[in-house]
Amino acid sequence: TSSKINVDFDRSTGVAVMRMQSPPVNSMSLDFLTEFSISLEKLEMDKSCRGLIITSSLPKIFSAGLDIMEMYGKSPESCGVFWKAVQEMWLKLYGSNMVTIAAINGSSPAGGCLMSLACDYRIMAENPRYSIGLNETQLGIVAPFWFKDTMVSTVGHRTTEVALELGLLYSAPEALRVGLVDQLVPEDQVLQTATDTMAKWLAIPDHARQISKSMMRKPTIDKLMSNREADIQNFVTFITKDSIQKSLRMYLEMLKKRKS
Ligand code: CO8
Repeated sequence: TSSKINVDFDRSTGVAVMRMQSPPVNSMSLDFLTEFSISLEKLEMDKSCRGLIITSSLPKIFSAGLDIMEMYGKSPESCGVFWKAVQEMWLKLYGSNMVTIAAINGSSPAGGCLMSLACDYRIMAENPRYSIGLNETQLGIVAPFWFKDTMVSTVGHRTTEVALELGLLYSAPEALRVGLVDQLVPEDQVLQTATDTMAKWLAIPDHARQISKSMMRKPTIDKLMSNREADIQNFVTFITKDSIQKSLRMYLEMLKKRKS
């Protein structure tokens, strides 16, 4: 199987660039998530790696989020394995000791938004056609508490409440306005801006920054860590319901129709 994640680590700067390269839309399948977590773990263990920039090698799309086909027509066992891999991705990224910057060079719905929110800083291409948000309810599914907590930590309670209920996808300018992303730049400057921003973050002594990050994020991480199995059970019970499978089928059909 070809690699879905390309990692480019520059030892002279201590910064790695991770490019998602899983056409057509960087959807997060079990294979994708497994490779992502292994790549992240490797960088995390390498003491010379202090910063990570995550971006997409595909035009127009950062990531379409979780691979819907991993949740549609699958056995409870497969769904459970898949969900554990989703948890793992978030736990590793949200809890990373590295400085993590999302260079969002395209649309980033649902799981793509979660991945971005798990980083320390978000830079998005200013193209108003690109959107980002937790749109789960539009698929008839529900973002779990740790997606919600990550969003609340970023944009606050009220904005999250409206966004989650309506499954809002924000255009890049709207995303900046509500604080879902930190900065908009022209498309061809996203990676350079991420690199410049990284240098500023890396000027802070690692230990002080890491302890501060952990102080902010540990309660949210602990909440999932102590409820991991129940969260998997919750997901499996929910996603395998006939009514939910029907919603997913309708959403997939809508995606196809929209295309033609
Ligand atoms: N999973 C699987 N396949 C996908 C996904 C996806 N998330 N997104 C797109 N595809 C497929 C399309 O169906 C299409 O397939 P095909 O070529 O066979 O027809 C192909 O990828 C290309 O897609 P498009 O033609 O739509 O490409 P565009 O460039 O026009 O648009 C978009 C790209 C904007 C990314 C668009 O595809 C889109 O909006 N996709 C759906 C995104 C989405 O809603 N994702 C939500 C996934 S759910 C999630 O991440 C969190 C779930 C939390 C679980 C809650 C617990 C209950």
